[in-house]
Amino acid sequence: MNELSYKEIMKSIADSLPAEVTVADVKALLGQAKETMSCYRCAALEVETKFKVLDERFSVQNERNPIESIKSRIKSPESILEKLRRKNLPLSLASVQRLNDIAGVRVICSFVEDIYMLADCLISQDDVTLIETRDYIKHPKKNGYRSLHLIIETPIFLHDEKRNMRVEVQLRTIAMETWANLEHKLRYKKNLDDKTQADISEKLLKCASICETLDTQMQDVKHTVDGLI
Ligand code: 0O2
Repeated sequence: MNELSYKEIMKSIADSLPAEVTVADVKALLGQAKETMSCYRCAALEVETKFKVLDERFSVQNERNPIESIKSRIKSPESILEKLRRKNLPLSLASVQRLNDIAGVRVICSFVEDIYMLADCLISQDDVTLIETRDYIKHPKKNGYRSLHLIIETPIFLHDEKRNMRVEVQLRTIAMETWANLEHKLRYKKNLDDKTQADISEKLLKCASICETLDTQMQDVKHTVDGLI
């Protein structure tokens, strides 16, 4: 059984629970928790800025930018509901705050080695505490998903207090991002028979392998070019 199908099974079990909690309930809860949600947005901004600073300094020293782009997001009510159900948590602000990925920052890097360099720079900052690392580059998911995930805690400074916030950081190359975006779109196609589903999974796995080869070869080219300078 691959990890995606495990997640889907868990989701379908969760979906079969009485649907007393709806997306509208989650939206209502988040509406009442504006202050907390604003703190998550501030935390994502802080982490984004940390990466922008690292990118700027690296570019001065190395004449290239290791970061292609940065995106941040606050987890959607639909995704929060899915995760609360999967984790069998009741709908409450305390449950939402137990999720590590309410604030998420995604950093798209030029080369695989930039991912590890940036991750090391981030977690060595003295206001960053590493809570968890999931290295899906060294250990890809069985469906082919690759990225480096870090759960970190970092403070935000409000007018009257300092608050430690959790943020999920995903670091990936352009190839990893392309694969993940397309896989995400294709995953939700419904009413497929088992054979078609298996065929799609196999093709996606092959595409993931092509992306991995692309990353390795682009890095080899970079090493060759670096050697010429
Ligand atoms: P969204 O829209 O970002 O909220 P956990 O319960 O924390 O143990 P979780 O949250 O599944 O498990 O953690 P994991 O495996 O580290 O993955 C979290 C996020 O990574 C996902 O967020 C996706 O953004 C991305 N991701 C993980 N696996 C896959 C995959 O197989 N394909 C794609 N395209 N993305 C993946 P959410 O919560 O799904 O969504």
